Amino acid sequence: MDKPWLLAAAAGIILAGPAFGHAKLRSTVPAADAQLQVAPKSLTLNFNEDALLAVLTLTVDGKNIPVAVDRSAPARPQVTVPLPALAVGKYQVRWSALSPDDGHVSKGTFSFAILGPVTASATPAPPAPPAPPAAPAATSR
Ligand SMILES: [Cu+2]
Repeated sequence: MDKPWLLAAAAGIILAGPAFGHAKLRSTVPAADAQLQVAPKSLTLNFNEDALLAVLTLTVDGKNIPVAVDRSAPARPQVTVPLPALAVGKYQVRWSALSPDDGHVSKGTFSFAILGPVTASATPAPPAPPAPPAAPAATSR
């Protein structure tokens, strides 16, 4: 490359970018693609910096589940939203958050599944009784 300084400058810009504070989602509870036995009572988003949760929608089979987002809450890196009682299903979470530092909005989606509790009927059936001895042939020679 005949202009190595250009490459270095570009790399510097890329590396400097995150320092200006887009709230990046680090992890969630439940985690993305989690398969849960028990419905979660709340949803937590862990950001890399203070964030204000602006939108959080929860859908299952295209149906919207109302979730109360406290938009008056102070900015903080960990945002927890209480959830209503959730049925078994695959849930899609769509969120958007504002970084008070620079006013930038970041957003994303992830999903998790509630498989339901392991019920008694789901436990393995007892082993089948041994097969009865072969019946004598109905006809004799
Ligand atoms: Cu930003």
